[in-house]
Amino acid sequence: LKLSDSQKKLAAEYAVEKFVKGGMTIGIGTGSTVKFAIDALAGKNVIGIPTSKDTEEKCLALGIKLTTINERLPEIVIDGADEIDLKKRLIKGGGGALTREKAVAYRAKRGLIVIAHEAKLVDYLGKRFYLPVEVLPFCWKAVRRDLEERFERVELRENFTTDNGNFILDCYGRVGEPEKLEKDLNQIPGVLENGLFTRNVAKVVIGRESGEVDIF
Ligand code: A5P
Repeated sequence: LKLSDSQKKLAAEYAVEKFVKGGMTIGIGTGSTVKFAIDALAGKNVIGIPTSKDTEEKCLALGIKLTTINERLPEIVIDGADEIDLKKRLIKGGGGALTREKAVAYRAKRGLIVIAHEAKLVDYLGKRFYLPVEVLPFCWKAVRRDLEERFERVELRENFTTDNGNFILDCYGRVGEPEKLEKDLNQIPGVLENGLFTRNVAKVVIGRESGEVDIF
């Protein structure tokens, strides 16, 4: 394993051990860190709510029972993030699954458990990563013009369609007020959702290079 992978695995396995009990309904996020959590969940008697087709396939391959957010609410959600600030606010959507991820995470009864390696921690959002925004293909160029008023640069994610059949615009620049921006962006007609997660984050579990785990 690469060093970053062993940190991801450490955080994922720690979170599953600490927060998951048999019989629970768990929202399951998307991405390379969550992959390690799915492996760890396979042995537990849980019911999963997958947040992407990719996660659904991985769960089915390991025999994890599944349901949907329409049938029941998860106790907790386990998911990765692209950036995490010290107030537990996140940028997500590097894998393009942000809309389904937020639809599940914000409904978790006891909140979202974020798993990540140390490099994801930042002192402000937008420092290293761009902010993904899911948009209707019908009006994507019009939405891009609206977003260009707020960001330094906005790029269409090339050759990419979300599980919902939409496009992603990646927005570069510092995020000043995450709570406000999260709401404001969703007021732009044609925006489905944005990758800012400012609510319902219960815990952040960080795998450190030293081999230790930090929780805050
Ligand atoms: C998926 O759309 C994202 O929100 C992921 O949770 C995020 O990109 C983290 O992915 P990695 O665990 O692969 O870094």
